[in-house]
Amino acid sequence: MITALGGGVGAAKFLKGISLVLKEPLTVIVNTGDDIQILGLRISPDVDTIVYWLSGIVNREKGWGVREDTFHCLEQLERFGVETWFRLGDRDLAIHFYRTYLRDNGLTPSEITDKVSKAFGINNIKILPMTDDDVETWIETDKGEIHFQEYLVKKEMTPDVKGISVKGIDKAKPAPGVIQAIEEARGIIICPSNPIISIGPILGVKGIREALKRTAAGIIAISPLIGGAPLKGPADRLMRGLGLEVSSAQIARLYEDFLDKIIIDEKDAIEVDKIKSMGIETVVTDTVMSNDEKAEQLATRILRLFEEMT
Ligand code: FO1
Repeated sequence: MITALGGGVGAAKFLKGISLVLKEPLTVIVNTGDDIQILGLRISPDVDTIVYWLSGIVNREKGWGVREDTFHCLEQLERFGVETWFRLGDRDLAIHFYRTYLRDNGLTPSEITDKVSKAFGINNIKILPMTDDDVETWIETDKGEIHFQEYLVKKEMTPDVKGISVKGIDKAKPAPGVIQAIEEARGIIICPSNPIISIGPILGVKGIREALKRTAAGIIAISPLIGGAPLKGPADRLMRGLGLEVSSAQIARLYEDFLDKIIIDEKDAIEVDKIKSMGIETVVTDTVMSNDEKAEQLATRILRLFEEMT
């Protein structure tokens, strides 16, 4: 079994690629720190983005949401003067209604994710939220503390980042199957996701980091940086805001206590020696997943590395 940790568009693209080549079970442990309550609905963007990519209905241009979706419901809501900066499409709304309805009936996020995955025909990949407890990532900015989605979408990443807090993480327990997926995997992949707000919250859930340190599985991360910057999203702003260098070497350092290898892009080849000095092997390749074929190639490369490690 292969296990992957991730969240966001980079992870979802990679998982689409690996789903096309993998011949064994795959479990994905997904960040839920991006979750938010909007108009009474519970939104779990990282879970939904992976579901949409794997089922093939994603809006590939945006990287999230449903292809050819419309926004009639939001347009109607604008009449009432409610905030509609978080663009929930008409088709996308169905998943949020369903999740909220099931939560109100006592189902856990992992039970809901299982039902959603099956409804979208995702049977070969087990999607596990990192925890069944509610957590939310908030960003401390020069203009006060705001939810991560407000920072990313409403404020378009403009406020200066002073710090990050993942509310509820101290009490969050791993969802059923998470620790087992780490312990029993033959290979673990840290997806090309934001190390601070996508992978960081997963590592913050009690017992996950320790499980990664003790597992016999080889662990390979894919750096989300290309030429020292993310293709999309706030990884550089958040790293800088926390006083961290924006580099793949810094990402390797964040995972140093459990990581065996890191894949970095050709544009960052200069970082190889720095990473080597941490005892982490570096593989340099083209990591830009501009289409499914390129995501497949990256996945195939990683699966071969696991073969070499056993
Ligand atoms: N991202 C945006 O940039 N703008 C949006 O209005 C937006 C809406 C949205 C709705 C549902 C959903 O599942 C994701 C959505 N995203 C939107 C993406 C989301 O903010 C980010 O991709 C992730 O949270 C980052 O990991």
